[in-house]
Amino acid sequence: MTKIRTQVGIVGAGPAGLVLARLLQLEGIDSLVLEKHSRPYCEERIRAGVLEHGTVELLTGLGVGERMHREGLVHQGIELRFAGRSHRIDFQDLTGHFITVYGQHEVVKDLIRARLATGGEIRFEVEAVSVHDFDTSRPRLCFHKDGVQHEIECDFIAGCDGFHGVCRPSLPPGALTIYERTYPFAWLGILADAPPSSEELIYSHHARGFALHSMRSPSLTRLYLQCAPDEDLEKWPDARIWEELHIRLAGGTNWKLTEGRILQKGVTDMRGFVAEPMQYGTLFLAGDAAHIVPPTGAKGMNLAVADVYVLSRALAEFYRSHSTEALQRYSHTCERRVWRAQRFSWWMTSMLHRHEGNPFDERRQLAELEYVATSRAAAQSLAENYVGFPIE
Ligand code: RFL
Ligand code: PHB
Repeated sequence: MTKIRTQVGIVGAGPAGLVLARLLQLEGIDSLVLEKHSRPYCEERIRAGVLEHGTVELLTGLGVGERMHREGLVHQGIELRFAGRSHRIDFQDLTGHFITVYGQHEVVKDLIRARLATGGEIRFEVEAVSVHDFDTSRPRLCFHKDGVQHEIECDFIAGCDGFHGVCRPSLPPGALTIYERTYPFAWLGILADAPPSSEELIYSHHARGFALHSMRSPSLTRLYLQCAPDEDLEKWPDARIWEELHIRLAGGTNWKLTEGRILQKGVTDMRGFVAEPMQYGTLFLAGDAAHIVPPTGAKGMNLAVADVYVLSRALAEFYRSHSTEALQRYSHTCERRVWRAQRFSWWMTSMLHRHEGNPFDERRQLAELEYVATSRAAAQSLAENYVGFPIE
């Protein structure tokens, strides 16, 4: 067995773990990142695409924004489609801010490259990660790599290992309060080798279900269809997906959906989930390890980044002054933002998806969309939540 010593042991090389490692590095705090998947897997996993302006500023400040500024697509607004019509929500006019469309896997690539180039460590393809003694000031992380057992002794553990990670389930029973809501639908998502059919994202409410037009680059379109949580992809040959997208995204003047070869297909379930508090002793949870939002508000990755920013400030204060005050406030500080995003994501999801059942609710839903499309106050509320609040 080998023994390693670091200040902060980070589990997970997703946006949360990698941004945290970078923030700590710039504070002169030593950390080690453990990741169960390979580097190519982490760099190619297609997930989120929308960066809030605060996330863009943070990544720029971390010195990893160069390619994002070059290749990311700046969007000044989004389109809402319903009842065959299109309405633009103008972020720039309503908030003075904008969003950037740049794939999460590109952010991950930039962060991995920056970390390795500056001598930081990421151990990929580690097995059987386990966390120990986090009720003391000397927590430990254990893992296997190439048949050898390793142990890391640290001051703190950051559980950045996503919703299905090991950190959250390692807490003693009763330590966490779990709040959860599952939604009775999912998203069938595709990545298509086709130029986007619109310059902006289109969120469409349709009697056959919600659809979203997004993108990854000037030549790659990302599209989603509301489907059943147990949807069988076998029943969705490419032609059926395109046919359904044409129907659900119809509307707007002279708008036409451009088709292309489908490069990836997948079903994503939708849930709201919060585990509180996001700390137990010297173990801190961040990002999807602590909370999940339905993707309709495009908040998941942005929340992960905001969490680790707060955590890095608190750890920096600890190493500067030995004060644990900010560390103790960590969970509370993050929870305010998490619940605000949870509310917004729930509201966008409820407003845009098709719900089985009561015709009363269908009419109420249309009235809500009409309100957002015609009232500056309502549109501004959507816009300020979508572009994101400043990171505390
Ligand atoms: P991640 O990205 O899941 O990273 C966790 C990492 O931990 C590793 N891991 C382990 N490593 C070692 N040992 C273990 N036992 C481990 N268990 C897990 C994993 O391999 C992984 O590398 O969590 P993180 O860093 O908290 O980041 C969260 C975001 O990934 C997530 O919130 C977003 O992708 C959500 N999301 C969106 N967020 C946005 O901000 N804007 C969007 O537009 C947006 N769209 C989306 C989304 C998520 C989607 N899916 C697929 C769920 C669209 C979709 C379809
Ligand atoms: C995406 O591009 O993957 C995307 C965009 C907006 C969302 C969710 C996902 O709300």
